[in-house]
Amino acid sequence: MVLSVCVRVVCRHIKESRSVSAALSRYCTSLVTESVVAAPDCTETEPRRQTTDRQRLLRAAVLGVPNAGKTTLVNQLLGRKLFAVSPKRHTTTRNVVGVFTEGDHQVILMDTPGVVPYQVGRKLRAPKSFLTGPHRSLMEAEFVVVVVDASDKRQRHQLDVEVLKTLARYSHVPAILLLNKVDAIRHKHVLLEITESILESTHSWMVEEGRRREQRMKMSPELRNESGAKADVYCGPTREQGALPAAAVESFGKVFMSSALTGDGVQDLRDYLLSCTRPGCWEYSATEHSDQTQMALVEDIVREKLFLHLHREIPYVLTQGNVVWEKEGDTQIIYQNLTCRSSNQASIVIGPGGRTVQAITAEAKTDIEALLGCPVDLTLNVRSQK
Ligand SMILES: Nc1nc2c(ncn2[C@@H]2O[C@H](COP(=O)(O)OP(=O)(O)OP(=O)(O)O)[C@@H](O)[C@H]2O)c(=O)[nH]1
Ligand SMILES: [Mg+2]
Repeated sequence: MVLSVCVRVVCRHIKESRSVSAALSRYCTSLVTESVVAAPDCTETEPRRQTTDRQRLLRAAVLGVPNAGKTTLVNQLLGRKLFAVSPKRHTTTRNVVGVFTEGDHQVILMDTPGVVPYQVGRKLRAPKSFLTGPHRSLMEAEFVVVVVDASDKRQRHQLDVEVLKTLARYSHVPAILLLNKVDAIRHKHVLLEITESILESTHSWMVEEGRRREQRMKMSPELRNESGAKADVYCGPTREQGALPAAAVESFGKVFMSSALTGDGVQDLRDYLLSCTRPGCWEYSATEHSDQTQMALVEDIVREKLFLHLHREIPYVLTQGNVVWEKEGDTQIIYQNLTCRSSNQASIVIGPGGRTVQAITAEAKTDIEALLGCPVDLTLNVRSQK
C-alpha cells in the first residue's frame, strides 16, 4: 500500500494552484538556507539539558475534529502510550505536549481537543481550555498536522468548516494532511478520491474565504474576528483580513496516510517531521517525553478507563482528585477520589458488587505500572457531591 502520497499526484486537478511540490521544495530550500545562517546558541538553557549548537527543533500542532485519532497518532509518534484515547468524543479536553528526540532533532507535538464550533463547546459546558486549545497550539506551532478520519463516510470528503477556519486564521503555519484510520478502508483506491476531494474543496474554500475577507474589509475595515465566533474563544492576534496568502490557498505541503491504531504509515510521518526541524535549542531533554507530570499522566490513564467503562454524561462530569501520592519502598501508593454529581451516578460508577470500579482500577493499575516502571497500589474512592 502506498502510505505516503505526494500532493503532486492529485494536485494537477486543482485549477489556479501552483505546483505544491514546488512549494514544498521551496519550503525545504528555506529550511536548508536557514540552517546555514542560523546556528542556535543553546548555551543558556538549563544544565540538565544536553546542549549543542547542532540542535534542531520543530513544534507541530495536531489538529482535527473530535475522534479523528489525534491522540492515538501522537502516542504512536512518541512510541509510547502517554495520553488518553477512547472511542468517545472529547476525550482530550486541553492541550498536552508530547516530545520525541532523535539525534540532534527534537519534535514537540501539541495534541489538542477536537475542533468544535463555539456554540457546541458552550453546550457541552466545556472548560475554556477545550475551546481555546486548538487555536493556542497553532499560535505556538511552526507546523500543523491536520488529521482526518478517512473511515468516516459522512465527513471524509472535505475538511470540517471549523478546521478550515482555524487553518485560514493561521495560514502562515505550513500544514500537512494526514488521512487516518486507513486500516478501516477496504478499497484503498478510495483514499486517492478522498485526497483529491479534500484538496479541491479546501482550495475552493480558501479562495472563497479570501473573497469573503475582502468583502468584509470593504464593508467594515475595523472588523477583526473573521470566524464570526465570539472573540473570547480566541487568544492571540487576529490574522489580517485581506486575501489569503497563496500558501494558504495551496493548503497542504504533503499528504500522508496512516493507521494510528496499527502504526502503519506512522514512521513516514515521523521521518518527515524530523526532516522539517529547524536550527533551534531543544525545549526538553532527550529523555523527556511530555510536559505533563507523572501525576497528571496517571490521572489521564484513570480518565481513559472511566471513558471506556462509563457511558452517557458520567465520564464527562466526574471529577478526579489525587489525595495520596507517595512511595512505600518500591511501590507507588496512589489514592484518588472520583467525585460524582449524585449518589445515583456514584452507584453506576461503583457498579453491581463494585465490579465496575474494580475493573477500572485493575486496568488503570496495569497501565500505571507500565508508565512508572514500578509496582502500584491504586485505590479509587467513589463518592458523591450530594
Ligand atoms: N480503526 C482505527 N481506529 C483508530 C485509529 N486511530 C484512532 N482510532 C480510534 O479512534 C478513537 C478515537 O481516537 P482518539 O485518538 O481518542 O481520537 P482524538 O482525535 O484524540 O479524539 P478527541 O480527543 O475526542 O478529540 C479510538 O477508539 C481509537 O482507538 C486508526 O488508525 N484506525
Ligand atoms: Mg484526543
